[in-house]
Amino acid sequence: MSSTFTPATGLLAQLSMLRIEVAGPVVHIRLNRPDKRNALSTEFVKQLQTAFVNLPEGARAAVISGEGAHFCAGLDLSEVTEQTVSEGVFHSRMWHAVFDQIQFGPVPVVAVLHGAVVGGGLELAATVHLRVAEQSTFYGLPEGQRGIFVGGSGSARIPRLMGVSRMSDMMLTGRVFDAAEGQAAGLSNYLVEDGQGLAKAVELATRIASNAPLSNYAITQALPRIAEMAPAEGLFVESLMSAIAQGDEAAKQRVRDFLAKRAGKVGKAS
Ligand code: 1HE
Repeated sequence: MSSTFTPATGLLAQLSMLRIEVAGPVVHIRLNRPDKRNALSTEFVKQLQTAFVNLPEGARAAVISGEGAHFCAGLDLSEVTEQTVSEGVFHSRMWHAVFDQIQFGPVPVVAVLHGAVVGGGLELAATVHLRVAEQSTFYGLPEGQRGIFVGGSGSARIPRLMGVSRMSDMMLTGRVFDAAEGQAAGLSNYLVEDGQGLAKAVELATRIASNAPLSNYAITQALPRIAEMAPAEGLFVESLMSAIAQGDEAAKQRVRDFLAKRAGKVGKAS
């Protein structure tokens, strides 16, 4: 992949726990707390929010990855012990707001997974739109063993990828899924060799960024909502979304291009 990434400027350059780089329409947000295995402290989660609220102008897709040997070790456990019950509720709600910002933000997000994708790290991975896992990836939900519960939207998002039964197994027994098991269970979309995840994610993000922006918006905003609706309501919303996307000049041009044989055909390798 020949994309040349350069460091983001302004506010995004000031986020000490993230390293953010930009290559044309693709922004790469790297979790950058490797000494703590990218454990998500409150400050860390807030920096993620700041990043996703302030994506560079012109960003059309994002990649998120983890510095060091692991994607993310989940919640920073050193912050849990002193929390009161009400602080715990507000803390969880803060994660929900930030992760909603990521899922329902302006651009599709692709995660590169490697090493530990654990607890809140798996919740973060489940929030984005596509996951590329390297062979070193392992998935765990040690909340049961730690005496806590998921609080970063995992109970809503992870079962939608792998089902309640598999998630219950991981939480009740501490079962860890390796990369191949995670791929088979639906936790990743792509499984690649170690060291290949970022290139694959950038390739996907670049392809995504070349879609009509309104199509991408419909896919990230309308599709998950329609999937939660009763079919009659969902189909009504689908008809509106489809007409809106189709009515956009970008769509009309793409269809004209296909009919004039200027656009690619559908094929396995494309
Ligand atoms: C941490 C954390 C953390 C590492 N919070 N500090 N998550 C967990 O239960 C996962 C706990 N972590 C681990 O099982 C392991 O650290 C790993 C498998 C991820 C990595 O192992 P390893 O051998 O590479 O690293 P390490 O030696 O265990 O950790 C290096 C340092 O990171 C060490 O600190 P140090 O000061 O002694 O160097 C660890 O204490 C620190 N560290 N993980 C705090 N999670 C919104 S609700 C979500 C609920 C959850 O996420 S529960 C799951 C929490």
